[in-house]
Amino acid sequence: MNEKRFPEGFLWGGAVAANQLEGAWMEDGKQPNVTDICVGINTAEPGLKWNEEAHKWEMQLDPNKIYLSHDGIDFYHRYKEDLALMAGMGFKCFRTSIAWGRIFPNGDEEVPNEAGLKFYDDLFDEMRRLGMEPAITLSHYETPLHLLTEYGGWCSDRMLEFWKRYVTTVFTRYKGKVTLWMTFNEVNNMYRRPMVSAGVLSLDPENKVNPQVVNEKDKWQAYVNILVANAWTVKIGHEIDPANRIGCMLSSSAVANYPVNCDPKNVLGAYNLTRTALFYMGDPMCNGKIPGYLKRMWREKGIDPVISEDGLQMIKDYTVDYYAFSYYKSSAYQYSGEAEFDTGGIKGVDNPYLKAVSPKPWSWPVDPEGLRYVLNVLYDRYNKPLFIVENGIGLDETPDENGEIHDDFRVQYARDHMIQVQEAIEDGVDVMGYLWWGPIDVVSAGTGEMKKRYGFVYVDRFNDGTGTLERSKKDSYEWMKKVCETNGASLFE
Ligand code: BGP
Repeated sequence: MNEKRFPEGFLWGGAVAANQLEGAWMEDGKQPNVTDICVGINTAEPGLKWNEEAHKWEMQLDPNKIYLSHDGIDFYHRYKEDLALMAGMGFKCFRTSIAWGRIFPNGDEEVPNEAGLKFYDDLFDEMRRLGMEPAITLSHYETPLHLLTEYGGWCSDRMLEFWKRYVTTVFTRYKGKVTLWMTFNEVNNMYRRPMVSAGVLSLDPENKVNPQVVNEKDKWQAYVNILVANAWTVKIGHEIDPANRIGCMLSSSAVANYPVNCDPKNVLGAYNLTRTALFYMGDPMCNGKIPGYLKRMWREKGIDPVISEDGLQMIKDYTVDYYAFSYYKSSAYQYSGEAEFDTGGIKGVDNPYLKAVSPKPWSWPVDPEGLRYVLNVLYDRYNKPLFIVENGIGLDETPDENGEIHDDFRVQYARDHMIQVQEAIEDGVDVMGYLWWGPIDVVSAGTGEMKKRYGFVYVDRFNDGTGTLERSKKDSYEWMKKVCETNGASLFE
């Protein structure tokens, strides 16, 4: 009999990020990080759309704007209640990040902030007490702002020293409590959002006006510096605790960037876009060398980032232990026309073969088989264990008259994707686990809003900053509980 199953010890759970839910943005010594100035909505303009247009990055805080991430969902003070809700679903694993700025508020101090260290001590203890393995991202769009304004962030060679001090501090402090680590969340998105994704800022007047525009030279210097830092993280992590497993974390929807037809221009164009959006980062982190297609692009643009022989050797010697990634949707590629992007990945043209699209205004195409495809391609390319650390769907939801939310669309999305994970496991892919993005409603990374909700748990907080912050379970909560408790068997009932 061919019984569908997931491996023993499969890590079911959910993922969040400090900057999107903790709040307490200036508490206990913390100083602003890059996202603290990024999420601004102008209340002075009624009717303003909650979209990328409204989600501006400015170097100064504007008193007329609401920065929802400053209070998040107040996880900093309510984490016990929230972790209990997660454990109530039978989660085996919970992913969050350490806000670098809680540990080194400006990033360049020599001595860490004890209050910040203590917060994560308590948080990780509580996770373990509840039976959830912590999976911890070292940097999830959370570079301390001071490092950008003072040094230009990762285009500066000073960053490696600050980063090494930070990771050495947290690896040492949380030894035995955390063994699953990820380096830089979705850092491959630096090709389109360098300031937030990679913590890099061009220090010239023009870019202070629009800090999202980072010049090409600075961007690629930051890229090589980050690759070296990634390698150092693996080395330091293993030296401090051989039980540590250090993964990269890359936004990987771009693997499923299908050519719209068999015109070779579309086939090669789609592949090249996947390379420049994703593989350019995964290839060196997993295979140990900077790929030739990237060097060609540098040659053609006259860019020559500085990297020492030692740096190249580090990249070669210290590749990651596993590949963690997000997958939200696929895209269809047509070579004519500029590619567009959002947090889910490449936007592309309509794919008539997909059966569903998420409700407006986000309208993300739903492609569960795309996840099986991504898993297979990544495994064939890197031969490393794969960890799905983000998959989910954002919906605009309001409780009904009984205070309930019937999120059937979310359940369908989750079930269909999980079934494809099991297919990939049957294909021979080594999958460590599946973490749902946003098991509790948090502030959106892409648009800075509360309205785009991913949770199994609803949080009463709204775009205008009002709300009681009360938590309640959506229908999907009980459904997910069954999945975790049966190790996925309930998906096939
Ligand atoms: C990923 C990020 C997350 C998360 C998610 C959903 O890119 O790693 O931080 O927010 O996307 O995106 P959004 O919040 O824009 O819908």
